[in-house]
Amino acid sequence: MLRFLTAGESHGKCLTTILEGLPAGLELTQGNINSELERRQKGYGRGNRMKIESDKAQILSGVRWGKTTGAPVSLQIENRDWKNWGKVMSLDINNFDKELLITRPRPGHADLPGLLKFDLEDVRNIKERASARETASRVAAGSVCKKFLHEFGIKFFSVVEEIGGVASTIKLSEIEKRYQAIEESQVRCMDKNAEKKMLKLIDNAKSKGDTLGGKFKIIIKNLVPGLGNYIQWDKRLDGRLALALMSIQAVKGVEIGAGFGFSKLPGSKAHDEILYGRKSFFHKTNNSGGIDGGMTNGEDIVLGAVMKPIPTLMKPLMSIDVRTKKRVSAEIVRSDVCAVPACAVIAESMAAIELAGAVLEKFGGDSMPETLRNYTNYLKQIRGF
Ligand code: EPS
Repeated sequence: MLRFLTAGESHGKCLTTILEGLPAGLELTQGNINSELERRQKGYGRGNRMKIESDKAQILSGVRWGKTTGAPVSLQIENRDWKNWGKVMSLDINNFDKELLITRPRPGHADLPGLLKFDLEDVRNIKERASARETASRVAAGSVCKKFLHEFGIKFFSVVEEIGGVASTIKLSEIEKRYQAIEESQVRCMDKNAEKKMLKLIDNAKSKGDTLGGKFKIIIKNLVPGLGNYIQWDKRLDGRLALALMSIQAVKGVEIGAGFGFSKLPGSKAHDEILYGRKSFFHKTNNSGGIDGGMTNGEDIVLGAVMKPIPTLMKPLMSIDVRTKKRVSAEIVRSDVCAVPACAVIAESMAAIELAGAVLEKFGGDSMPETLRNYTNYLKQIRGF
């Protein structure tokens, strides 16, 4: 079983990730992880925090002489901003200061339910861990899983389709061809006209103290059929990917393939006809988004998600002070105006973690050669059909 855990606070000393269950013999460098961390930090509309951080992961264990050993891989990302938060984040009770308490929860954030749940009086105790800063840890784990999946030829793409109601008009099928432009776009969008409007919209939201959400897609290519399973609800790959994406901070909707569009289609137009050619099965269309019955069907996996606008507003909504129970405006803290492009990169990572787990369930193996051997045998088996 592949599993991962993250720890660390947004303004604590560092973020920690432990990834357990990878086979031995996977080539891995800190560079493989850092290039993905850099992608996560990008995007027009990020706040000042991204100017302070330059996220770099240190591999603390599980790798020796450039390859995984089969032991848990532990990773650490230093929070450069920590040094500015010494007293606020202190471990020492002697540094307690009532003046530092945050008591005005932000509507839409974890602040209020978190305070009630943990019986705490300082929103900081909630926001430090609920913060999307934690996604740096997820991307660190995801980058290792992407490296693993790369050995099987599996590739990831992501693109932003809409921000604040401005949508790209370019078909998703263009994604691979236009990928360089997407990586270079300030909003991960492949439509230059839409991009211009999105940038303006973000500037406008910023000047009004507001925030913006949006929609993005993830495409995963070169998959074999049969990853995931229909025999038990929690083994279904569609459900697992949906959880992986929905668990990202501020994501409020996830769809697979035609997703919510299926409500408009009759069965005759909804399903993808099966064809056979070049010694393999394939489908005429891909409304299923590469997953039938909770298993990959050999087509590209197509995932879509919606990120709501970030709840920290510079022109805050009204709230209640948890100490006085008086109506007050919510807390203003440093934040992003729009983080949809970063969210798309994080979603790639979350999908990679889930998919790496599904590959290891199907092919097993304690070493890369063993896993790859099992994979190659399976390819022979399905080609024999
Ligand atoms: C983030 C770090 C955070 C925020 C943002 C994402 O840092 P700070 O709170 O110090 O500005 O910039 O997180 C949120 C918007 C949020 O609501 O949690 C990051 O590293 O991506």
